[in-house]
Amino acid sequence: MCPAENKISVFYKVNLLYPVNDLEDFKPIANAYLAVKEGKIIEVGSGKGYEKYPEANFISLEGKIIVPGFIDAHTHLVYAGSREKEMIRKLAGESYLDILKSGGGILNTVKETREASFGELYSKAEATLDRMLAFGITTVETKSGYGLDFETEIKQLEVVKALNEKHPLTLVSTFMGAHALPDSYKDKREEYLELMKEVLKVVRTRNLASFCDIFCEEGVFSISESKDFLEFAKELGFGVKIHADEMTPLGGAALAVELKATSAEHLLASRDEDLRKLGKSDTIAVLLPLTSFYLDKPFGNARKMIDYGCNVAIASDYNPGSSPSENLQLAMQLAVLKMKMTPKEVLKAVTINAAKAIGLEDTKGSLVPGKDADFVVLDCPNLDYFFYRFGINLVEKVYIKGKKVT
Ligand code: IZC
Ligand code: ZN
Repeated sequence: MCPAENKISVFYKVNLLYPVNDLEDFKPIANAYLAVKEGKIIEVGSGKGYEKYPEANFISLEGKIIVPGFIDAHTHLVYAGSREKEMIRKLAGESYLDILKSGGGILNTVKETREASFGELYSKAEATLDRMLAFGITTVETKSGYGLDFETEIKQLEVVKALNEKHPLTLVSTFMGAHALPDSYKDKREEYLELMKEVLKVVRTRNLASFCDIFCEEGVFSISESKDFLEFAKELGFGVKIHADEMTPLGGAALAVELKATSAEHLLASRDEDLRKLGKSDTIAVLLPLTSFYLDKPFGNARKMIDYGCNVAIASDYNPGSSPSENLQLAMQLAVLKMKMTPKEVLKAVTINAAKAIGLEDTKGSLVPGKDADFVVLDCPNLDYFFYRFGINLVEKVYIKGKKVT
C-alpha cells in the first residue's frame, strides 16, 4: 500500500481545486486532478488528463474541494502556562497594556517560560501543532519573546528547531527578544536592546531564525528603538517584521515600508497615510482578526488596505494573552463576516500572501507545478460554504508534501 517515494500519486475526481495561483481572480478547476512526485506537484489538470500516468497510485477525492495548505504567518507558539486570570481582569475593565504595565501579561508568560524545561515547552508546543494541523495549517511562523534573556530566548528557538525536524508541519522561526522590557532592565532600555543584539548574533551564527520582529507600541518599544534594532537585524541578514500600530498609531506601518520589511502585523490603529504607503510597497499586511475578537477591539480595515493596494495576509496570532486559539479557520471566517473580505481574498490571505509574509512563496502557498504538495481537503460543497459554516472544523484531510498527515 505504501507507494515508493518516487512513484507518482494522482489525486483525482476532485470537485473543485483552488490553485490560488497568485492571479487577482484565480479560478477554481472543476473535475480536477493533482499529480505529485517526490512531494512536489508535477501537474494540475482537469478531466481525464491523469490517464497519462497509468502506473500512478490513484487516490479518489470525489466530490471534495482542495485548497492549498493553510499558512499561519503570525504565532507565538512556544511558551509555558496560560493567562485566563487576565481575561477576568480584562472583563473588569483593565486593558491589555494596563496588565502589561503592572508586571502581568507577557511578563507573566516570561516567568513561566523561564522556569519550564526544554521538554515541557516542546510537549506543549507539539500538542498545539497537532491541533493546528487538524485545522488544516501546514506551515507556521513562530516568534520567540517569552525569554527576554539569552538562555530562554535560545531555548525557545531550539524547541522550534527540534519540532521542525520532527513534526510534519513546516516551521519558520522569528526572533522576538524585543517583545517587552523585562523587570530587571526597567531603567536600562538601551542596555536591554544591546543585550538582544548580542543574542541576535548568536541566533544568526546558529541559524535559529530567519526573521526578526519587535513589539513597536506605546509603553513597549518606540519607533526609533524599533528602527535601530531592525536595521541591525537586517545587517546581519535577517528578514524583518514589525508588530505595528496594534493599539496606538505610532507609525509602525510607515517604518515597515521604510525598512522594506517583509511584513507589518496588526495595523489596527495605523494612520491613513501610512496605510497608503504600505499599499505601494511589497510589505505584506498581516491582519489578526482573532485578536480583535478576543480583546474586543475593532477589526483591521482590510477593505481599505486592499483598495490602497496592500497584499493582505490573515493569521491567528496564537498566543496566551491576546489570542489563545489555534483556530485559523475562525480567523478566516471573521475576515469575511466582520472585515468584509471576499472568500477568495481570504483564501489568498492564508495561502500565497501568507507564504510571501514568511518568505516561502517559491515553495508554498499555491497548487502549481514545482511547489510542495501541501493541500487540504475540505468537507464543503463550495468555497462560500466554508465561510458560512463558521466555528467548526471543516477540514477532512491534510496532505503535506503529498503524504496524508491527518
Ligand atoms: O503574550 O501577549 N501582542 N504580543 C504582542 C502579544 C500580544 C503576545 C502576548
Ligand atoms: Zn503577535
